[in-house]
Amino acid sequence: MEEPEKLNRIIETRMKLKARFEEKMKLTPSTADDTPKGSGKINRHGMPEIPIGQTATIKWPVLDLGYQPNIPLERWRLTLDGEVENPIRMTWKEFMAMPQTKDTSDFHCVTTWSKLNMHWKGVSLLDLAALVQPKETATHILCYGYDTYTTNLSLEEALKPDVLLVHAFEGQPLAKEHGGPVRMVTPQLYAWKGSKWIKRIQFLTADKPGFWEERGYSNTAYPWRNDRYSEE
Ligand SMILES: Nc1nc2c(c(=O)[nH]1)N[C@H]1C(S)=C(S)[C@@H](COP(=O)(O)O)O[C@H]1N2
Ligand SMILES: [Mo]
Repeated sequence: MEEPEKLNRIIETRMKLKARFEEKMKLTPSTADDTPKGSGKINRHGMPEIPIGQTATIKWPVLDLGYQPNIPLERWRLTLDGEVENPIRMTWKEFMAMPQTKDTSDFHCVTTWSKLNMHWKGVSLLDLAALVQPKETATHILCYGYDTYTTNLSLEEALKPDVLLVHAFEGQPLAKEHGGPVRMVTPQLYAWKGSKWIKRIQFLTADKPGFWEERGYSNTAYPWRNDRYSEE
């Protein structure tokens, strides 16, 4: 497909996706919660800056499964598939040719540290979804990392404008220990919902728990309600 044609399709489908998920997005905890629990000044989403049970850190700790995959850019691929009209396997060049988004957001790890005001650059999941066009039946995604990690999200969370696949942090290429070349960030949910070394995003017709969700962590992962563990 020609580039201008591709961009038009992204813009058009992005508007349709926004309209389709608008009502559901309003009902997500991070939008609907009128008494969020936390401390500090109010953040960019109208939430207290430090969610309940969190402490702000300057350092950026590293959390992984004990293995940090090394993915040279020429071998890097990103697959978007499953319940979509146009599945794709992108090269690095194709990924970098997507519309680029810069955002400042916060990072809340369930192990109680929060790192505030992180400056990211990358591609929004909304734009990637607009490119592959989720079918009407698509409701969730499962994200896969090159290290075998998985994590799941509902589309009303995943398509929020600050959910990005980032390749740069503070103006520098994202370091390997933090998930470079490309990781996902989910600023309104605990950070385990953002896969480092992201490799594949599968669109699904039903929810499917990922690595930590299968091991007792909350499926919804909403920081301002201390929503760390699943009820069962
Ligand atoms: N692929 C992959 N993604 C992952 C993880 C992981 O082990 N593998 N850990 C998660 C957890 S628990 C957190 S808090 C953040 C940590 O990101 P950081 O190491 O850059 O701080 O990545 C999340 N994404
Ligand atoms: Mo975490």
